[in-house]
Amino acid sequence: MSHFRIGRRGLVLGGAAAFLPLPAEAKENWQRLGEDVRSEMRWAWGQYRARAWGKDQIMPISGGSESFSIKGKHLGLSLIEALDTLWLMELDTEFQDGVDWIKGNLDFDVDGELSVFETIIRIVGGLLSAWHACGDPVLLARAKDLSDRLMPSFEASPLGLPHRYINLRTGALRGPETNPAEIGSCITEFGTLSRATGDPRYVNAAKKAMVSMYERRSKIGLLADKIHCMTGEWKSRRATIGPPSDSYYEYLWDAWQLLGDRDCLDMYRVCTAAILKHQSATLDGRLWFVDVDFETGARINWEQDELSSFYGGLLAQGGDIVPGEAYTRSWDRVAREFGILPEGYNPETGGTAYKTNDLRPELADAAFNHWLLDRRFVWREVIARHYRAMKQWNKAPYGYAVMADVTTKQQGDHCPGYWWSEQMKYYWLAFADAKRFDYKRNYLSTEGNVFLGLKK
Ligand code: IFL
Repeated sequence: MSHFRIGRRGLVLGGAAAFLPLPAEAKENWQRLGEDVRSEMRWAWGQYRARAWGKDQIMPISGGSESFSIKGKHLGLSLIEALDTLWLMELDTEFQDGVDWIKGNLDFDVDGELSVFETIIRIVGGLLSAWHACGDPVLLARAKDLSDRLMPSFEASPLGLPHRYINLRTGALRGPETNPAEIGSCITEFGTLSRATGDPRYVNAAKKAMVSMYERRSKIGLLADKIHCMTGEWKSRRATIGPPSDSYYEYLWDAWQLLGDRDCLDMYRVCTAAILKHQSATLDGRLWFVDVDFETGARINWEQDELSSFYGGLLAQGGDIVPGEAYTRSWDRVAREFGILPEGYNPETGGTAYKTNDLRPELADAAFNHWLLDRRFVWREVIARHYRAMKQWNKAPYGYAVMADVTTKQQGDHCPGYWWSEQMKYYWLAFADAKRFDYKRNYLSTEGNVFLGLKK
C-alpha cells in the first residue's frame, strides 16, 4: 500500500482509464444529482433558520426544537455542524449567517454537563472546519475556549484517559467508566488546534490517551469496550469494531494521514491485524466483523451494528482493499434488502437486530472513501442509492427525520446534528465535482469535518 501523506480520503489515481465512464455511469446525470442534494440542503437549512435558529436540533415532523445535551440550553449544534457543508456547496449567504450567529451568540460559559467526545468531534471540529473555510479568528478562539474547558477531563487521570462528561463552567467530572471511541477520537481536532494555536497541550493529551488505551490491549491484540479511566481496569470483555470502539481505530489511521504520526500508524497496523485475524467471519458468502472475547477471540454473537459499516472504507484506506470492499458490499446488500439500513442486522436470521434507522451516514462514508481511492462507478451507485432511499423515506415536513421502524417506515421526530455535517457533504462531494474541494489532498474527520482540502 501507499504511504504517501495524502489526505485520508485522497489518492493518486492510476491513469486516465480510471476516469472513463462506463455506459451506465454516463446515463446518470451526476451534476444534476449533486444539484438536487444542494437544493435539499438549502431547503432543510431554511426550515432550521425559520423554526429552530440557534437551537441544537430541529424536530422535523413537528417543527419544534430540542437541545442535544444540556436540558433547555442550546449551543447551536446543527448550525455549527452544517457550516463547512454549506461552504463546500457555495451557499455563502447561509454560511455567513451561521458564522454571524456564532459570533453574536455562542458562549460556552454554561453551568451544564457535556459529553467530552461528542463535544470535540461535533462542536470543536465544526468550529475548526468553519475556521478553515473562512479564516475568521473568532471561530478559532471559540474552539480554543471550548477545548480549554474540556482539557481537565484528560488531565485528571494519571493514565491520561478522559472522563466521559464535564461541566463546562465548574469542570466537575463524571463518568469514569468509558470506552475506546470516547477516549481516542480527538487527535485530529486537537492536532489541528495545536497547529493553529502553537500550543502542543491539546495534541499531546489526545496522543497520550490513544497510547494509554493501546497499551492495555490483550495478548491477542484486541481492546475490550469498557474501561475505568482512573485505574485502567477493563470493565467488559467484548471486543467490537462497532460502538463504543469504532472511531478509536479510525483515528489511529487518521493521525497518520493528517498529522503524519508514525506511532499511530504502527498502532493502527497492530490493531487491524488482530481484528482481521480474530473478528472477521463469513456467512453465506458475506463478510462480517463479529464481537468476540478480547482475550480468547471466542465469538459472542453475529449481530451487526450499522455504525460499524464505516469500517470497510477505513480498511481500504489502510491498504486492506479486499476485505474492505467485501464488508461494504455486505452492508449495501442489507440496505437493498430493507430499502434503508436498520440500526442493527442479524446475518444469521437475515432480520433486523434493531428496527430503527437513526439517519446514519456510515455506509455513504465508506463508499465515499472507496470512491476517492479508485473512482469506480459502483461506489457512486452505493452513495446514490443511500441518498435516494433517504429522500424517499426520511424526508419530513420540516427536515429529515430518523425512523422508528424500518419495516413499517414509520418516522420519528428527530434530526441528529451529524446529518448536517456528514451524509449531505458526502453526497455533494461524490456527485457534484465540487469546485471548493481538493479531491487529491484532503482529510475529513469522523464527523465529516474537513480539516484539509478546502479550496479557496
Ligand atoms: O457522530 C457521528 C460520527 O460519525 C461518529 N459516530 C456516530 C455518528 C454518526 O452516526 O463518529
